[in-house]
Amino acid sequence: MAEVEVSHDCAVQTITLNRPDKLNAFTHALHGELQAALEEARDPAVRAVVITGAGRGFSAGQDLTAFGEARDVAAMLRATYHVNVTAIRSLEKPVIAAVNGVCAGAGLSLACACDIRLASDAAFFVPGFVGIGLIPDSGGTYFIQRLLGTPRAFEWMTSNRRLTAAEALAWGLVSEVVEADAFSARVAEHAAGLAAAPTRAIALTKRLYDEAATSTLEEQLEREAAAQAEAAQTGDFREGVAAFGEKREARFSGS
Ligand code: T3D
Repeated sequence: MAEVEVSHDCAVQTITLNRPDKLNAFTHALHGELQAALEEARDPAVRAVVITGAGRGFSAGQDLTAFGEARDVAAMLRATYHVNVTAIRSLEKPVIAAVNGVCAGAGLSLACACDIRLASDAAFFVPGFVGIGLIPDSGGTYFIQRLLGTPRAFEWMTSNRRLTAAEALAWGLVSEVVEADAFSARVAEHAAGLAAAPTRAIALTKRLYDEAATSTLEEQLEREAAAQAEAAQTGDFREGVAAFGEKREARFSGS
């Protein structure tokens, strides 16, 4: 059975982590299949991506049964988690983490590397790392600090406290919590909306926010000017302005 399943619905690609018996904990095989799925998502026909989990988990992080004394941990991280986290950030389209259930350790880092997090009310969030004497890797110190701020991120990641979906919403870790029964329909609706949006402008916006984290205001204003010049060349910009003039809904094609 594949450890990652990929499906398409119009311009939405859904990537499902698929080791439900182990709460979709990461193995080497799962990493490889996720990498291939993210590569496939680069196809221009794909205009929004959803990452979710099979069963009652999103992901419980690294498969703890795969730990070994002699492993080169840093090399493993570079070859697996780093590749997939950077693939998500460099994907020129929005990536939704549809957090259907348990989200822990590097699974939490992966969710936080995505552009948007929607949570089922069955989901809960556990740092995990400190529980086994590790630091938050796979972007855990980077994304969670940006989402929550250093004091809250530090307190949470060092306490290993289980956060409910409602608490995650209150903290701004997720943007929406949906009843479990309605979750997949709401995710599909959100993803379809993004897939029908002006893809190039969204990709440029994603890149600009990533760059803003380390830019001065002057640098960022210049980046915005260059990106806007690019957006203004797109068919979607022409369509948006035409639709406004004609008092109708815009039909963006991603071109
Ligand atoms: O060297 C390196 O690899 C460095 C990289 C590290 C990256 C990391 O992600 S470190 C953090 C790893 N993750 C964890 O420490 C979380 C471990 N899991 C848990 O603490 C709990 O399972 C949860 C809080 C996530 C969920 O608890 P609960 O009670 O809802 O479920 P459960 O009964 O504990 O788990 C269900 C099954 O999944 C169970 O299997 P079984 O007994 O039914 O056959 C459990 O063993 C398995 N499972 C859960 N998490 C993992 C796992 N199996 C392997 N690895 C896991 N991480």
